[in-house]
Formats: sequence, C-alpha cells, structure tokens
Amino acid sequence: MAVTEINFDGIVGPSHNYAGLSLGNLASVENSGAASFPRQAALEGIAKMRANIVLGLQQGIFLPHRRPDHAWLNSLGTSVADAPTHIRAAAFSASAMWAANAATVSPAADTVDRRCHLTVANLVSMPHRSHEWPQTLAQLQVAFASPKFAVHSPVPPPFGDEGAANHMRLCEDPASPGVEVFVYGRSGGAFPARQHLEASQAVARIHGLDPARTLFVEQSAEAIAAGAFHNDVVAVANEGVLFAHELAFAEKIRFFEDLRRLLPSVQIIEVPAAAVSLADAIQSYFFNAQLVTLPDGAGMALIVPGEAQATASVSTWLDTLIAGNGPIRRVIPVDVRQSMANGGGPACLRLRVLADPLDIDPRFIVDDGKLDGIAAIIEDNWPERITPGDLSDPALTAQVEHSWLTLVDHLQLSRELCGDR
Ligand code: SUG
Repeated sequence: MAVTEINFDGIVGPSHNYAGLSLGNLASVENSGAASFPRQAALEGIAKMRANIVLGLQQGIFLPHRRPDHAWLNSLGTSVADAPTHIRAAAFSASAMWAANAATVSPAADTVDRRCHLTVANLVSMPHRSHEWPQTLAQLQVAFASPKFAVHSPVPPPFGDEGAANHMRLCEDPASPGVEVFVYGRSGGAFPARQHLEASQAVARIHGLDPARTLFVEQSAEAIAAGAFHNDVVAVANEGVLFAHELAFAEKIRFFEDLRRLLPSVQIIEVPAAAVSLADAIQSYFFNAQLVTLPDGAGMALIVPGEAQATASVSTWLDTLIAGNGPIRRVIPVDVRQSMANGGGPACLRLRVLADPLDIDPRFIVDDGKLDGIAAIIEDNWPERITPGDLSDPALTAQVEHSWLTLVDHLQLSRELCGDR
C-alpha cells in the first residue's frame, strides 16, 4: 500500500460526561451539569468513521482511556470515594476521545531522518487532561512500533502542548516536503492560552523539521477570548488549502506572506468576519471540520458538524463556497452532538497520520466489519446516561471499568494496555 492519510478517531469512552472542566471552552462550561449519553456519543463517533470509510478514506482508532484513573488519584493522595468533586470528575473524564489533542504528527517527508515523528501532547493546561499522556503514549508505542515511526514522550511542563489541534501542514503533494505551521497563544487574556510557543518550538526540534519550512504563528487574542481554545476551532488546512477565519491569527499578513513564499501554489480561503462572525464560527464549529481529499480526483470535502448548517450565516457562506468552484467540492454534515456539547467537533475527534497503513499495528486500523464488533460492545456495555452526581456511585465505576475491559479484550490489546496502572 502507498503512503496515505489515515484518520485515527478516539472512541468515546464509557464515562463521557459534562462536568464543565474546560475554562475557555464555551460548550464545556455551558453544558456543565447536564446529563450525558455515553452510548449515544460513542455510536455517533462510530457513524462518523463509517461515513468516512464510505468516502474511501482510511480509518484508524484509538481506544478510550481506562477510567476512573486510580493511579492519578493515588498520586494526589486520594481515591474515587474521597476525592473532591472536581478532582473525581477529572479522574473520570473521557477527554482522550479528542484525538486531535493526542499528539503532533510530522510526516516522514518533512523530517531529517525521514521517519514519521509523533510527540504525545502533555495537555498540562487542564488538570483533567494532564493525566492523559501516559495512556496515549502507551497506545502510540503499540500502534506505531515500526521503525518507520518515532514516538516521543511529551515535552515537559510548564510548557503547554495540545498536539495537532494547533498544528497544520500544507504541501504541494502529500509525499513531498511540506510547510508545518505551529499556532500558539499568548497568555494574559481572560481564558488560558493552552499552546505555548516554547512547546511548539520543542516539538519542531524533536521532529527534526527544516527550520526554513516551519512557521510559528500566534493565534489572535480575539479568537481565544471568543472561545477558540485551540486553533482548529478557527482554521483547518489540507494539502495546498488553508481555510481560516479572518480573525484567527494575530499577524495574518506576515503569516500569509511567509506561506505564499514557501508554497507559491497555496490557496487561502478566508472567511470574512462580516460574513460569519467569530461568535457564529465558534458556536457552529464549522472550522472544526475534517478537510479531506477525496479519492479519484474528486477534490476536497469539508466534513462539518450538523450544527454548522443550522447557523444561518454559516450555511449561506458554505453555499457560496461550493458554488464558487474552488478546491472544496462538497460539504458533508455529521452528527457528533454529544461530543460537540463538550466542545469537540469532527476535527477534534481525529488525529491525522500520513503513512502506509501496512506499517501500523492492524489492531488500530478499522473497516466496516470491525466497527460492527466495536459498536456491538458499546451497545451492550456503555452507560446510557450519566449525570455528574453519578460519578460517586460505585456501580457506575464498575460499569465503566467493565465496559473498557470488554473493548480492550475484544481488540486483543489487554496484554499491552492492562498494565499495573
Ligand atoms: O480540551 N473538552 C475538550 C475539547 C477538546 C476539543 N479538541 C480540539 N479542539 N481539538 C477540551 O476543552 C470538556 C470536558 C468537560 O468539561 O468535562 C473537554 O475537555
């Protein structure tokens, strides 16, 4: 098989709930305390993967993390029964489902040793995400064990790294060296800037990127203040196309000049604030789309959350985009409502890796038949509904743990993922 883009989606874990843990993520805060539907959430994710397979795209999975995270609670001197409410909720969070935050990926064509490099994100800015990295690292080490890959531990705190959600790669064609763009935030606003410049620079060095083809771009303070807690809430790139909101970047003119110098063929599709306000962009999440290249020269498709078309300004703009005959030929809505209510759209749920699928551990690659088996386990085991108060109920802990073990066993990953954590 040839090198191709594989989207690895995080399967939504059985403890998916709305505890309002992410300051600066408007949906997470607004839905705090609401009832969640983990089974429905996970099945929505499976349906999204199936739709991508139908489009002819390669699909991979990452497993939910083992929750509650007893090891993390122990390291804080507490337990599920005794922990303060917000710490217990952090130990239960299913936030590893947002695979765009799992790692930053540099394809082999961009790196000095011609291996595909992955650096696990430390996610230190948010306590509930800061304990994801050990289990993410364990999975990536299994999935990408081939010498074609180099999997790195996270950059050390206090430098916040949120992975691919703040990283874009543009290129002439996927197999030739690209331009890697790292977007960081500057601290000091009302909401935390979760991606730090120092972390982005460290990842670029660790991956052996060519400094001449690597850009560090500041996210606009306005975007962060409006709720764009990651760049992928206001911009997305694919091959030679950058699709971004007008107010996404602090120094847009310089960024676009650098990009055009390094990649003269780049097509920049900017959405003016006059057409779609930042508030509408963030509320509808339409930049948090998967911008994918369809097989057989059918152009690109923008896989958007269903909410995008329900927002009048966005829907009008998308109609104009398609009518304009540009590189994006189709807009495809998907229903990931349960994830959206915690601030995660279609793009958050996946990590893109440019590689030969045959170089990846097959247990992490899926087709429709394999998704049938996973969906059956979700149907039979995942809790139907959770309210934050349920997190202290031992019966929920037992169900969440049993559900996870059943899936891991089914995928034959118990040996690797059921260590002594
Ligand atoms: O880190 N939500 C996630 C959403 C991540 C979206 N990812 C990307 N944009 N790539 C976050 O803010 C909410 C959890 C809670 O409130 O319980 C949460 O973690």
